Amino acid sequence: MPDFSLTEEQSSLREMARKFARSEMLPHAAECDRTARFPEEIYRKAWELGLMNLNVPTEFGGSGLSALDICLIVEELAYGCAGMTTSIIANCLALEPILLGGTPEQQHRFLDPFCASYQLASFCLTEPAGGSDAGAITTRAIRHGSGYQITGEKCFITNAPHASLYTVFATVDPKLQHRGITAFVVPRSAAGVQPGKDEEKMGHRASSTSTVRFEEVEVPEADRLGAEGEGFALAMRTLDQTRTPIGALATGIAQAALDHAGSYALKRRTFGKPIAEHQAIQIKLADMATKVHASRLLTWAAAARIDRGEAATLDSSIAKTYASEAAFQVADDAIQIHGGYGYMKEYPVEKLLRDAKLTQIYEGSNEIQRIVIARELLKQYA
Ligand code: COS
Repeated sequence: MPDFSLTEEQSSLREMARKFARSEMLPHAAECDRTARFPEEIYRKAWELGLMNLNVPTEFGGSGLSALDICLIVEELAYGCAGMTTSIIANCLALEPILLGGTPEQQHRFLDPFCASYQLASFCLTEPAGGSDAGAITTRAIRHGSGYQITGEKCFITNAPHASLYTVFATVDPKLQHRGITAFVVPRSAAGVQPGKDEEKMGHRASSTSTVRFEEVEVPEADRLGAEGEGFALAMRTLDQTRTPIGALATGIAQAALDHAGSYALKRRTFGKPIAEHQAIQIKLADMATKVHASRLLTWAAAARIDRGEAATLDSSIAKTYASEAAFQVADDAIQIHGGYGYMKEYPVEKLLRDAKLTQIYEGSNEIQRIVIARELLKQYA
């Protein structure tokens, strides 16, 4: 078991994120949720504090944080608002393929501007028909002149209407299946790039999600990441890194739900005493706290594995799956403890349930995570 005593630096990072979440995000969370407002002023402040390009090394001007540092920050941000957190950390996902697959020249060319000024990037993998089957994407990259022409449509793309750059996965030959998938960096300014309109979502309403259409978009060979056919593995390696922070994001939602439920249970009285004195409520609170604790530990264990440079496919998927399901259950119990009030929008817990739901779906649905977990597990018995 890794040693999880936090260094002084980690404790102050966590404190800084906590302060930002509670003073800048939380006060606007209900309003942004109600109106589906994309609070760009908050995202700009997050960028100014170094809370946006967390995984980008300092040599490019990023925060250069470890996976554990990132999880500490993401949990705190999600306590403030999960939707805002999704938009804040979307750059980590979108820029990770450049970190993993870009040449030093590409890394400087694409990453430096993100650290010099506030900008958003989007990770464009999912397609309307393919969904979870990432190997079946149909967006085409056809050789054209000295580069490629990209045509196709992506969906459920976080921050797409606001992004200045997209990492795009397209196939150079659909017959090759996943072995034809190739990664490219495409600027928003390229002719033929058309982000769609914001989707109306159940939760994470402070973040923005849309389709992106690529219509014969010219991309120079210099903007291809890695070789042709290396895109699928690059996408998978990216998700190995970014699923762990989703575990942290879910833990932040669960901790918020537990805190609301605990303090409500002490204040609310029925049958002549605070409901916290009824065993039925105590049992719920105990189970909720256990799930929050386990989520945090699983997430930190996966992060520690990444930080040791070890393969983290199994641990990331376990952490993401467990923590996202725990967050949903804990938010559900928090509503139950609030009774009828919990079902009302006036109280904050129903938002937490809606926000928790997405963590079971995005960055690979939990059904996909179970495929990954089972495959990794069975390798150990082969
Ligand atoms: N790291 C590196 N390489 C990996 C990998 C990983 N984590 N996972 C798979 N690969 C490689 C495999 O080794 C295999 O390589 P070869 O070409 O040498 O055989 C190749 O990728 C294909 O792998 P696999 O056979 O496992 O592919 P499948 O089509 O069966 O699909 C899943 C794999 C289901 C895991 C994949 O499609 C997936 O993750 N889907 C979900 C996508 C997702 O998360 N979407 C959300 C988008 S971001 S919001």
